[in-house]
Amino acid sequence: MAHRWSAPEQVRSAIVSARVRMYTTGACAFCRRAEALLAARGVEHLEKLRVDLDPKLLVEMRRLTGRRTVPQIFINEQHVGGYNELAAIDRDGALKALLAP
Ligand SMILES: N[C@@H](CCC(=O)N[C@@H](CS)C(=O)NCC(=O)O)C(=O)O
Repeated sequence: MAHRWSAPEQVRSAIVSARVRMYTTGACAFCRRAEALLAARGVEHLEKLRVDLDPKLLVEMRRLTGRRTVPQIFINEQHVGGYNELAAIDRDGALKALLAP
């Protein structure tokens, strides 16, 4: 029989410690989808950088990524791309590896 505390331990092990940050805006459907996918993969602390509120963050996002659309997602300082790219690496298994401690 499983130990009575095994379920909470499994939940804890699914929580991701990778640093995940996302350049985002307040009204962005792709950003919401990205956030939901990251949450579903165990990302509890998503650092959101609101480029619509701070023009310096928009300049920074463009400089770092060469892109102008949001979201732009970084995992442990590695640029993943936007929502479509995040969903693609989720499908092929690479997201799990990136998020692994
Ligand atoms: N293929 C991109 C699409 C992202 C996208 O179109 N984002 C919109 C906001 S939801 C945007 O930044 N629009 C501004 C623009 O196209 O300049 C992705 O998957 O992230």
